[in-house]
Amino acid sequence: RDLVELDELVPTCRRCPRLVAWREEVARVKRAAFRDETYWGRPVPGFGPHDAALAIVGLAPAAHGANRTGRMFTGDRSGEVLFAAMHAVGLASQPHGHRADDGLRLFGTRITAPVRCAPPENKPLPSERDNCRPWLARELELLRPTLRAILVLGGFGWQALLPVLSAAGWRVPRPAPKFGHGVEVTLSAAEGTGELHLFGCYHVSQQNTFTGRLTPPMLRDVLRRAATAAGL
Ligand code: DU
Ligand code: SF4
Repeated sequence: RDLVELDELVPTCRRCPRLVAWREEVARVKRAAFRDETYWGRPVPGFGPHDAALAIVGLAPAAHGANRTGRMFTGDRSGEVLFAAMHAVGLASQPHGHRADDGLRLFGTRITAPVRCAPPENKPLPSERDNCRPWLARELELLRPTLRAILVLGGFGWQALLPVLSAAGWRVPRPAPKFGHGVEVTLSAAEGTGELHLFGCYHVSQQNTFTGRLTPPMLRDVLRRAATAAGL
């Protein structure tokens, strides 16, 4: 199986009854501003090239963002902040991504998430995080030949990712490294492939960006460090 196939399989998943019901309900009711659009309403696959050196791991699709457009971080405020910063540091072809067909290309970077379906209040249950883990594990395994760094947006993604990394063949230090903004951890590979540089960054949610907890310069700084570590 390759990433092309994985990207086709992810949207067919119906493993979490609560999230299946929610993603489809949101897609049916819609937000007034988008009432003429057809919502995606399914699990969202990773976005970006299949030979990425850097992965960005978020939380889960937003109800009216990726759950509407079908592309990670596309169509919501979090994505506006992220794509602007990615463009500023040379990882994206344009500073915004509003629709899946807007021509945005990512350079050497793949954006993905530990939970693929939009959860109520952006809060997946631990059981849903566990259900979804094999999708991220498979994706990272397929990226492994080229993957050199991961930028994790927020503590949820960090907690969800560490078990995946150890299952995928990287040595995660014990005690497990703690999430923090700007934290950098270098993992060695169990065999074969080289080391992996892990970076923590506050999530690009409005809760953080509107309050100034995460500013655009802070985001660009960590993105640049992660891109450099990835050789981009
Ligand atoms: O053939 P390639 O340049 O290695 O890219 C693989 C695959 O990823 C191709 O369909 C283009 C696509 N891609 C990308 O390169 N950048 C993006 O942001 C999204 C998709
Ligand atoms: Fe499947 Fe993940 Fe969606 Fe659950 S959250 S239904 S495991 S894609």
